[in-house]
Amino acid sequence: MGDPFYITTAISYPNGKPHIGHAYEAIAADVIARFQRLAGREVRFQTGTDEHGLKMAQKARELDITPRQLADEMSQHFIDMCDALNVSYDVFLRTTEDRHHAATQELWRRMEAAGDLYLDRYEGWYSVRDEAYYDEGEIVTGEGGEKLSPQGTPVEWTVEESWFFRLSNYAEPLLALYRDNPDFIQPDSRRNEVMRFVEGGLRDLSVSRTSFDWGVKVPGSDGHVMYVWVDALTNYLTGLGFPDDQAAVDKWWPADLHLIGKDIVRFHAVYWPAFLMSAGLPVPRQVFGHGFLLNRGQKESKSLGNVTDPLALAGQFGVDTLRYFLMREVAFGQDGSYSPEAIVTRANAELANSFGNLVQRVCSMIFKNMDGRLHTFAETEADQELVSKVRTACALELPQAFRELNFSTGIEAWMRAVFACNAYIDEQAPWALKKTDPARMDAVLLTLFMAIRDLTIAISPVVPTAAAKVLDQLGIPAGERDLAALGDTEWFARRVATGEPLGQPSPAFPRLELPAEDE
Ligand code: ME8
Repeated sequence: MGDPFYITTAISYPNGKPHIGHAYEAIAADVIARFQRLAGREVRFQTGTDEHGLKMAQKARELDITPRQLADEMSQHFIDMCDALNVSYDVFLRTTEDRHHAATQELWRRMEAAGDLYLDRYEGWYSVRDEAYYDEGEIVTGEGGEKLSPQGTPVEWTVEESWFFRLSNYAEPLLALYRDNPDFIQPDSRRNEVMRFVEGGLRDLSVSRTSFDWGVKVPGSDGHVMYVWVDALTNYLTGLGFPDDQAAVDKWWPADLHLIGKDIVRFHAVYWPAFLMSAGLPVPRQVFGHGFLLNRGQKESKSLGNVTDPLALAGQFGVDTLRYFLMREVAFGQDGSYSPEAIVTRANAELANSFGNLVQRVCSMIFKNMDGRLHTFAETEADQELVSKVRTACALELPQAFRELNFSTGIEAWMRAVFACNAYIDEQAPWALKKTDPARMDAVLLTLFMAIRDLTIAISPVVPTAAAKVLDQLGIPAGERDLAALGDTEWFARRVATGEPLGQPSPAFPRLELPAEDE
């Protein structure tokens, strides 16, 4: 097994069903997890639900059920979403689990032992929607004169006794962390925002609540539950078995990547490393704040009536298609937009017409014209050139871009290699060689067979089901479907030696029709 790679998504608030933003984050994390496995890393992938806090308590009250019932019902929808979207998580963590309460209390004790927690009174502007206090200077006035957070959510003046975390002591250590590790916060735009925020000085953070009890109890302080973000962030340690399973913590911690949305970078890049430093634990290697996904350029909201169920979208267009579209269309880190037309156009042009058609044409011709029989052959310069172009895209360019989370750039390099195959097939015209030079026809088709195998392995993290189907059709063994296999020059000879003929292929990337407009 290769080096460990620990990746997490944010844990979602299960106060409603998952939306397209949740699906986007889960898919992106899954592509990274699958890619790192392809690259030989031993991956641990964690996701889950963030079930405490006022937001959950209020929603449950609205529905006249307990927060526990709400969490039980809704978290199942998030599990179902991950399963339906082929998200290969290892751990789905729910913060209401007993072990999570124990882990969070242990982190608290360590911060307390470090002298970083003290009891005081809190007065300030609190937004339930963001589960966050805001400074006076950050508050804006809405059209109707109401007070709003900088995110535009309503805030209330709140007074309570509260435990505080000495965040003010951590501004310098945090700035040193950002300076010494330019990749700690990515993309750079997010890094700059956080640095400006911390350079402005940090105030101590209120980390307990007495006004409600739906949370993790503060050890030794009756009536106090922890601020939901203290418990939420600790999920990344709980899932490893912290504090009991020291071996697992040593193996996987610090996390290689916390993948989150841009709205919660401050919590992950300021509060979380400060808590960890206080508790004497290493900080994560990277926090990446992806952009928001917009519906035809607009944020989805219940009031606009444009909320998309991600599973309906996957059902309509196919899971692999949705995954491909999201990773291809949006420059990762920036906001992106989707619409049924954009999904259909992209999927048809690239997956169905360019790649799918190439696979289908070549496999059918090998099946029909060569009885599916593979054999070794003498390559011409043109064949070698194509194989090497495809190899460069699949083994170098795409992996390099994916390591940097530049998915669209990586897929573009892959697409250029697909186009090169299509140009080669047109130039070589194997259909015309059938009568005139059948040996040359074989060489052309077998060259393409080799190229298709490489292209399919490289794109497999994005479209895992279709890729597995193609690799099965090609007869590529399960143990030879990773990046290391792309550098293996003996594979084709081994494949030929199996004597296994290629069967009649069936399309892995169907053409999509745009759905008729609903009346
Ligand atoms: O923030 N596009 O939970 P959450 C892309 N519980 N991503 C989006 C999005 C959109 N339109 N809307 C939301 C929370 N997200 C906390 C996290 S972590 C210790 C606690 C992203 O359910 C959002 O940025 O509101 C976040 O990363 C994730 O979805 C869950 O959001």
